[in-house]
Amino acid sequence: MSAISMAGSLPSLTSLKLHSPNNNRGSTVSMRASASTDGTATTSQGVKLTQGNGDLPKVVLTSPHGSEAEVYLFGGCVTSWRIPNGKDLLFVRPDAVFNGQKPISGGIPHCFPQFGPGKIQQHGFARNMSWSVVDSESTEGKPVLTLELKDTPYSRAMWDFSFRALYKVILDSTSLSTELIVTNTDKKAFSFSTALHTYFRAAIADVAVTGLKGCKTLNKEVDPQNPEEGIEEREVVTFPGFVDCVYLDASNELLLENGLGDKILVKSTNWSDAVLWNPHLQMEASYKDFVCVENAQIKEIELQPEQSWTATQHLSIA
Ligand code: TA6
Repeated sequence: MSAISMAGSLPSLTSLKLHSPNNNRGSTVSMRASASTDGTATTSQGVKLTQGNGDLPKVVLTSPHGSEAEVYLFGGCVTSWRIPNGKDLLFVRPDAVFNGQKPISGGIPHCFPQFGPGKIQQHGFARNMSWSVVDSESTEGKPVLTLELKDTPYSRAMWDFSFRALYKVILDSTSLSTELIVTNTDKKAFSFSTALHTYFRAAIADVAVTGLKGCKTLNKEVDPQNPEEGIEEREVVTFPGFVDCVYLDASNELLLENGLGDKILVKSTNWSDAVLWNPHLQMEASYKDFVCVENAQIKEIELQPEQSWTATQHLSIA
C-alpha cells in the first residue's frame, strides 16, 4: 500500500490551533496544516480541519470520488458519511448538542471503557473527551485521519488507568472504515468493554437487519439492568416497536437495509458482539428516522501492561 503524503506540496505549513473545550477532557488542537483565508486548514489531500457546530473542531474528509465524512474531535465522533450521490447514511439526533460538555448524540459515538450499565457513566467517557489529531494522509487517494485519546485527570477520576486509544478513519468512494487500537500504557492490567454506537439514517418501519440469527441475546426491553437472555430466531430483524438488544458472538458481517433504499454492509474484525437499538416512542421526535446498529465488545477485554487490542469496522454500500 503506498501512502501519499501531500503536505510537502502545500503552499505554507503552519501549526493550526482551534478552540477546543477547556474542560480537562482533552488537549488543544494542534496539527501541521496549510492555513487558508476561510479559517480552515488542509492537512493532507482530502483532509481539512475546520470549525463545526458550536465552534467545535471538525475534520472533513473528502474523497476524489465524491464521498465525504465529518469527524468531531470532541468524542472522536464521525457525524456524517456522505456517499457520492449526496446521501448522508449517518444520523445525528435533532436533540444533539455541540457544547463540548455532553456527548454528541448521533453519528458514530464511542462507548469506552464501558458499554454499560456498569460502575462509571453510561457508555464511558471517550465520547465526552476531546481526541487529538495525530496523523492525516492520503493513501491510494483515500483520505485517512488518525485520532488519539489518552487518559487525563478527568478520565482517571472515573477509571484510574493509563491508556492510549488510536482511532483511524478511512474514507473511500463507497465505504467508511475505522480501526480502533486500545493500548494499556499503565503498569497494571485493566479490563474494558466498548462499542461503536452507530446511528444510521433510516425509515424505521422498513428497516431490516440480517445476520444475527442464532446469536445469544440480552434483551433490555423490559429491564435494562437485568436483561433477559434468549436466542435470536429471526433471519431478518425488524423494528415494529422499542428495540434494545445485545447480540453475543455476532457475525462479523451484518446487512442493514435502511428503509431508504440503501443496503449497508457492516463488516468487522474483532468486535465480538453487536447491539440493535431504536427507542420508539421514548424519542417520539426522531425514532422513525434512525436505527442504531452497533459493533460492540460487551465481554470485557483484559489487557496487561503494553498489550493492545485492535478492532476494525468497514461500512460499505452493498
Ligand atoms: O446502545 C444501546 C443503548 O445502550 C440503549 O440502552 C440506550 O441507553 C441507548 O444506548 C442510549 O444511547 P445514547 O446515544 O442516547 O447514549
